Order: sequence, then structure tokens, then C-alpha cells
Amino acid sequence: MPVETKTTCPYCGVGCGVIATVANTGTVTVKGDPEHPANLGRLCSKGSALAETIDLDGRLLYPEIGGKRADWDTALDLVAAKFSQTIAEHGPDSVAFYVSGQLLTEDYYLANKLMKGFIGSANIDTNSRLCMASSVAGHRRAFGSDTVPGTYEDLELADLVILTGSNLAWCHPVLYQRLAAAKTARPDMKIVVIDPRRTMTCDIADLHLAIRPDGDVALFLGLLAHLAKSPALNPDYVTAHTQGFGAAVSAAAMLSMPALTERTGLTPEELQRFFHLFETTEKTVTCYSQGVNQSSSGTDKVNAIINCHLATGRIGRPGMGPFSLTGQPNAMGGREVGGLANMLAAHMAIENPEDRDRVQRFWASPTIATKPGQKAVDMFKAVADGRIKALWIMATNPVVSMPDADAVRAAIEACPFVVVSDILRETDTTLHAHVLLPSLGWGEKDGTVTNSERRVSRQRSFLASPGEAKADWWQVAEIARRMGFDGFAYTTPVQIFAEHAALSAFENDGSRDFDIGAYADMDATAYGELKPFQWPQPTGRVRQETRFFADGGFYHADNKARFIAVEAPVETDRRDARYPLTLNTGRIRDHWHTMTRTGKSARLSAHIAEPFAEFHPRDAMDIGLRPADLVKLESPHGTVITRVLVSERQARGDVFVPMHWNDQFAATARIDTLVSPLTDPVSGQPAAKNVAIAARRFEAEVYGFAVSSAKPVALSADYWAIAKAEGGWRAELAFQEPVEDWTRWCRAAFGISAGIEPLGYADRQSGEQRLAFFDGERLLATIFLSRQPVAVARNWAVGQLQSPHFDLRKRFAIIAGRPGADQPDPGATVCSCYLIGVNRIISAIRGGCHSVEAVGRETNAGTNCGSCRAEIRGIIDGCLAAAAE
Ligand SMILES: Nc1nc2c(c(=O)[nH]1)N[C@H]1C(S)=C(S)[C@@H](COP(=O)(O)OP(=O)(O)OC[C@H]3O[C@@H](n4cnc5c(=O)[nH]c(N)nc54)[C@H](O)[C@@H]3O)O[C@H]1N2
Ligand SMILES: Nc1nc2c(c(=O)[nH]1)N[C@H]1C(S)=C(S)[C@@H](COP(=O)(O)OP(=O)(O)OC[C@H]3O[C@@H](n4cnc5c(=O)[nH]c(N)nc54)[C@H](O)[C@@H]3O)O[C@H]1N2
Ligand code: SF4
Ligand SMILES: [Mo]
Repeated sequence: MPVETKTTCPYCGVGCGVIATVANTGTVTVKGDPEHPANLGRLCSKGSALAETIDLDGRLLYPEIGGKRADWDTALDLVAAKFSQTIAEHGPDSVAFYVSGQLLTEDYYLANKLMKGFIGSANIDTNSRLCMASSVAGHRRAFGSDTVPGTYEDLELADLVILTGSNLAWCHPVLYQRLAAAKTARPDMKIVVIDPRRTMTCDIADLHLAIRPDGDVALFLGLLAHLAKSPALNPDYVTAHTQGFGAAVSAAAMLSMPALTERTGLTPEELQRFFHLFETTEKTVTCYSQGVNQSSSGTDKVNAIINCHLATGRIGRPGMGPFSLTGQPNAMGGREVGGLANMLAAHMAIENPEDRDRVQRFWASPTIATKPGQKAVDMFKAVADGRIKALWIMATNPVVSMPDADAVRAAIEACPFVVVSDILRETDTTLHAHVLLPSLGWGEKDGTVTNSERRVSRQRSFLASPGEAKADWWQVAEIARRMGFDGFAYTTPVQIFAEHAALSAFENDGSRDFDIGAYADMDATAYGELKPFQWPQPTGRVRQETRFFADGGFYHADNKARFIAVEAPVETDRRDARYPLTLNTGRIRDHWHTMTRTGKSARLSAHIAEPFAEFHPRDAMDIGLRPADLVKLESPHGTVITRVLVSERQARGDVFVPMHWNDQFAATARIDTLVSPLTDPVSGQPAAKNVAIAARRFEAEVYGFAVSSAKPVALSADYWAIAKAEGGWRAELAFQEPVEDWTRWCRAAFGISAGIEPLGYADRQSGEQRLAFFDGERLLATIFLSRQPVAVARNWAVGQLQSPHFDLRKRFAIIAGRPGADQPDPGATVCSCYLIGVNRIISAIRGGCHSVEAVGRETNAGTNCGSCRAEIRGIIDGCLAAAAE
């Protein structure tokens, strides 16, 4: 009998319920859980492809010391001894943990407990510093607590949904689908997208405000000044439940209309339309994500938004409120346990002596950190200059994802003792560890995560633990014990969860927002059966209403919220003559962060198979870039090379580059090597979306494209990017000088044995060359080389890896680089569920399918997870516009 397990998707903060089924054969399939309140059965492209990412290829299965396999006892003893010794010699602040919103709550709780309560330092920070820190800081300034007041349902109930700095269609796809469905059901609902780029999310927008980078504070100040003079102002709410309104409005009123248009880059008409919509729509939700948080004015952006909701009293009621969208599956859980360097535990404050005393008594711990620890960027600076001498990195890949990434790599390389807990053996970060600890991954580990709407769900294991991999919480507990600390005698995650729940209720009595005391007595059976629930859930009361602040009740001492009198930053334009463009970085639909998991899926890799930089057509022209060229991007911190994408979605002067590519998938594409370590002064969050750079064409003598059944290794090329493909791999290549012996080059790159001679074709005049290597009827590898970017049909070429080549004619078709009439080129993949390419969609449109639904009926594209529906609509619009010209 196939076995079904209910668990939670390990990617984004939507936190969708997943049913994983393991067949008798061991094959795993996944589908959306119709009973999970976050997704009600839906999954996006990444969630649907989860089963393709759980193989053991590349997994770290045993502890390693200095690159050699070790047993757990030796590895754990070494880590414990090194940490203890460093602390003994240099004090508690000489060690640090750098952890992750992808840890389970139980892992996170223990790491925080060990560092803050037992080691006695607050040097534990997390990749959430790069992600949610500005929202946390903004919430705490306004509400006195880090509270997300609303629920997902509010997006469906609202009459106006504002998405600012959020590419919801690609980054929170199931929430986007819920919103899109609500708008279809109630077409009067209005959606505004505020983003310098015209993203796929704009597909459902009534208004897109292409704001200047970091124009958000000015925009929401303008809105506050407007609201203050309008009937939308809620004086009763302001008087009863807030403080500081006058000062905030005075600060806001200082911006004249010309100053507003200048700072936001928007026309007075656009501004008025937005202000009017907000003013006249009671049920308004403002969602924000990294375009807000990842900024040198990130915390002010958050407060500028919250100010407008406080002024109108639109908070905590159905369909109303500010809504911070969390990124990672357990960003919210990490905040609950206090995993940030400036927090304590269970939403208590490290600066507050009573809170410190309370937590210490609860933990019965020998000490408690008395001051905030180093925030991520400062933490790696302290590693670099030797103040931190022992570092433990868990479930994050800072050599890729931290700003000034080369400096971070150098700091890690120079650190006397680095431990990395990961699921993969080779990442850009694991390569520099002294000790590697193998962790359990999704499907193997057990615990809880909390999504953006404060809903706690179980991640359950349905796969056996591979090799000697162990849960992250187990690793922390073992090392704590070996460092001689009591209080870590856990044998199962439920014990940790129950303790975490008990701490949330400990001496709480409503004084703290985070309270899940109802779960403090949890036993293994109840934990096994735990259904998703939203907090707060205090002891003894079943709370139906989980929204916050409709009737005030804020967590400052006087129970009032604070308006923050923020000021628009004077200068947000960082460009100069040497670095005349603004780099904006972010995500694409089908990859997750540093690709350690999504990079394993051929389907997901087919959507966008190469790092790219997206330019406005005029900028591309000015720089001399044509579509499909390569471009070199530079900042004072580093250099990357990517493909050029020219598109009108991009604003002039801005360049967008995805954050995902790294040294495992490309030659020089770690975009964070360019990002400066500039941070928000309040939250310490890096400004990853506004970086001054220069761009110039990368001059290549030879361009190449290859497919190979084996993973390409040691590619000696000036530019390369590899991606998993059905039946093998694909590689984009470029060389500044021609290679003398291409056959030899291919043998080394694709692992082809000496006995196998290639079929070849070369045209001296055009410089075109092709080679194909066969083992019997099976294609091993083929390479296409040209003086121009190679024009061969990618998906067709990839398809050749899996089709037999009986006769010479078929083999020659490959080096001719042309699909036969029987195998039309499907074009770049749009729908990753059914692998439908753009050419197939265009031919359906030409055949009369003029709606997404019609294209779906004809081709299946867009009919499963729906993540590509916005793109299909874009292709339809493009075709119809072209036909009309
Ligand atoms: N497919 C996919 N989904 C993901 C992830 C992933 O890796 N892949 N990661 C998850 C994580 S951890 C996170 S944090 C979220 C992030 O989710 P999002 O924040 O939605 O994603 P980003 O692409 O980082 O940035 C959002 C948008 O901010 C815009 N922006 C840039 N500068 C400004 C500005 O000054 N003002 C405004 N208003 N907008 C600006 C960018 O153009 C971009 O479109 O996604 C989560 N979901
Ligand atoms: N330029 C730029 N930089 C950014 C951003 C941006 O928008 N622009 N966004 C920032 C944001 S919001 C985020 S959240 C970060 C994300 O950046 P990272 O956290 O660095 O990215 P991930 O690839 O998610 O790294 C997770 C690591 O944990 C491993 N892993 C997976 N599961 C487990 C597990 O169960 N246990 C353990 N121990 N390891 C596991 C994975 O193999 C991987 O190596 O990037 C930030 N950096
Ligand atoms: S929206 Fe997609 S990535 Fe996010 S939790 Fe749901 S299935 Fe996973
Ligand atoms: Mo994130």
C-alpha cells in the first residue's frame, strides 16, 4: 500500500500543505493538501517538483573533518572542544552561530538557547537578517512587538491590495493564485503593484507604479499627508490607540508635490490616483517584501506603510492591515524563538532585564546574554578581523547570499575554525569548512515551521535518514552536552516544541503577543497528529480570532502604537559616472536561493537555464548590448558575467539580476560579490536592491552550447553556466580565445573516453563547428560553437540525449543543429509542469487560442500549478499586439 504523509513545503513563507506519497516501489509523488488552510490543495511549480529534489546525489552523508570522513563522536567532540577552548581563551563573544530561516523551529530554538543562555553571547544571527530584519524592526517600533496582524484571508476579503516590493506571482505563487482567484470572483477589487520593474505580478494589477529605487518612504509619506487631510482619517482610533500622529504628519507634510514626484519618479497623476484609491477604500491590505526590507531605508519604509494603516485605523480587521510577507518557510518560527542577534526568545527583548531574568529562570541556565550580538554583516566583519574565531553555519550558504560575498568568503577562509551543517557536500560555503556535519533534509526531518500568517504546521518525515545524516536539533543538543551544559537532554523534537510553547506562556498573561501555551503539554501522539494552527493560542482558551490590533492592545507599555516620524532619505541614487547603473537583485519563478535543491530538477531548471542581467532596450543600445550577448557587470566589490536579456519590463538605468547562480552552476555569477555591505541603520539589513554598477559587453571569440549525459566538470571556459536537463546536463559557454583541440576539450569536460571518436562538422568561413559523441545509439555529448551567440534550439538539443540514434542520418541531424520536421523545436520552457515551450504556445495562439484558458485546453500549459499563467498571458498579448501592427 502506498503511504501518504501530510507535511509542509520547505520553500516559501506561504507554507503550503503537501501530501507526500511513497509507493511500494519507493517512488515519491507530491500533491497539495486540500485541507491545509494556506493552500487548500494548490501547489506552485517548485512545490510540485519537490519529488525531483530529494535524491541523494551530492548529499553529505557522513561527518567530515578536513575533507575526510570522520565518525560522529570524533566530529562532535572536536566541535565542542574547539568552541569551549575558544570561549575559555577569548570569551563568549569570540564564537558565533550563523543560522537560517530554513531550520525547523525546534532546531532554531536549541541553537538560540545554547548561544544566549549557556555560552552567554548573543552572537547568533541568521539569514533572516538579509530577509525580514527591517520588518521585525518596523513592527517593534510601531507595535512594541514583532507582530504580523493579519491573515491570508485578508487579501481575499480586501477591496484594495497593494503589493509593494513584492513579486508575489513568482515568490509567493500560491498566495498570488488565491489573490488572482479573488479578483476574478470580484472584479471590482483593485490591485496596485509598486515595483521599479513591471514584474509578472503586474499581470493582475489595475495600477503599476514603477517607483524609483527606494522611493517608497517618500511615497507613503505623501500618502500619510494626504490621508491626514481626508475623510479617511480615523481620529477615534488615532486618539484611543496611538501616539505620535502629529509629529509623523508634520514630517510627512514637508514633502511638496514636486519633491514627491522627484523622489518617487512617479507623475502627479499617478500619485493622486494611488492616494485616492487608498483614501476611498476602507478594506485595504498593504503587502510588502524584499523591495521594502532590503534597503538602507528598509525600517523606515515599513513604518511609513504602517503609519498609513494606523492613521485610518485599518488594521486587524477583516480585509485590512499592513502585511509583511515572510520569505523562508520558517522565517516566522525563527522570530518566535528569538534567533536574531538582537532578540531574546519567545518575543522577549534582550535589552529588557526582566525579560532576561525570566528567560534565564525558565532555562535554568548558568548565564544569559546581556547585550545584542553581531548582526550578519558585522558578524562576518568580526570573523574577518579575528574577533570571532569559531563559527558554526547551519542551513545557509553565505558565500553566495551575503553582500560583499568575496569578502565573506575570505573571512570564512581565514577563520581558525568553521563548522558547516548542510545537506550537500559541495556548496560554495561547505568547501571552506573544517568540519562538515551532515543534516537531514526535507522529507527526512521532523518538526514545525510557521508561515507568514502565523500558522504553525508540521514538517513530517516520510523518508529514511540517509547515510549518517542527523537532525540539526540533535547536532546542537549533542554539542551542548559535550560542552558540559545541562538542559539539552532531548531525545525527540516534541520535547523541544513543548518547551518552546511553555516558554511562550511563561509569566505572559497577555503581555506578549506570541503565546502558544495551549501546546505546552504536547506529547508525541498529539505532535504526530498536530493540525496547522495559528497563534496566539494561550493556555486554556481556544482562540478563534487570530488577528491583532483591531481594538488597539499594542505591546508598548501604554498599550498604544507609535507613529514613527520618518523622513524620506535625501539621496537614494547611488550611481555616478564610473558606476552609472542601478543593480536590483531578486528571484526567478523556478529557482530557490542558491539552487542546492531546485538545481537538481530538470523541469525547474528549464524555465530559465542561465544567469541573466535584464536591461531596458535603450540602456542596452547605449552600452552596445544585443539580446543574447554576454555582459560583464562590475562594482567596486566584484565582477560577474551573465547573459543579456533586453526587456521593456525593466526601467531605464536599472539592471535586474537573479540572486541564485553560484560557483557550482556558473563561472562568475555570484551577484552578491557586487553588492556593497551597506545596511539599514536600524535593522542592519543589507541593501541588496540598490547597488551602483557598470556594465560592458563581454567580448567572446567563440560562443558555445553543449548537452551532455554526464555532469560537466572542470569547464575551462571564460564563461560557463550549467543546468540539469532531462537525461543529462546543458551548458552555455564562451571563450575569449579559440581552443586548439575541441575534441580534447570535450573529452575533459564531458568525461568521454579516448576510444570514442566524434562526428564533426566545421565551416571555416562562418566559424561554426559542431561535434557529437555517441556510444552506440546513445548521444553522450554534443557541442555547438560559433562566433555569434549560438542559435541552436536548446530544448530540441536536450531532447536528443534521451532519444535513440539508430542511423547516421539522425546523428548528422544533430551536428546540423536542426530539428527534423518530425521533431519541431518546442522553444524555451514556459510551463514546467507539462514542459510546454514557448513555440508550442505561440502556435496555439496562432491557431486561435486567445485566452490563457484556451491555450491551456489546447496544450495543457498552465493547467496544473498555474505558476506560468501570467507568462502565457504575456505571450498572448505580445502575439496579438504583433499581429495588430
Ligand atoms: N521562486 C522563488 N520564490 C521565493 C524565493 C526564491 O528563492 N525563489 N525565496 C523566498 C524568500 S526567502 C523571500 S525573502 C521572498 C522574497 O520575495 P520578494 O520580495 O517578492 O522577491 P524579490 O525578487 O527579492 O523582490 C521583490 C521585488 O522588489 C522589487 N524592488 C526592488 N527595489 C525596490 C524598491 O526600491 N521599492 C519597491 N517597492 N520595490 C523594489 C524588485 O524589483 C522585485 O520585483 O521570496 C520567497 N519565495
Ligand atoms: N543579492 C541578494 N542577496 C540576497 C537576497 C537578495 O534578494 N539579493 N536575498 C536574501 C534572502 S531574503 C535570503 S532568505 C537569503 C537566502 O540565502 P541562503 O540561506 O544562503 O540560501 P539557501 O540556498 O536557501 O541556503 C540554504 C542552505 O542550507 C542547506 N540546507 C537545506 N536544507 C537543510 C537542512 O534541513 N539543514 C541544514 N543544516 N541545511 C540545509 C542547503 O543545501 C543550502 O546550502 O539570501 C539573501 N541574499
Ligand atoms: S507557494 Fe509554492 S514554494 Fe511557496 S509554500 Fe506553496 S508550494 Fe511551496
Ligand atoms: Mo528571504
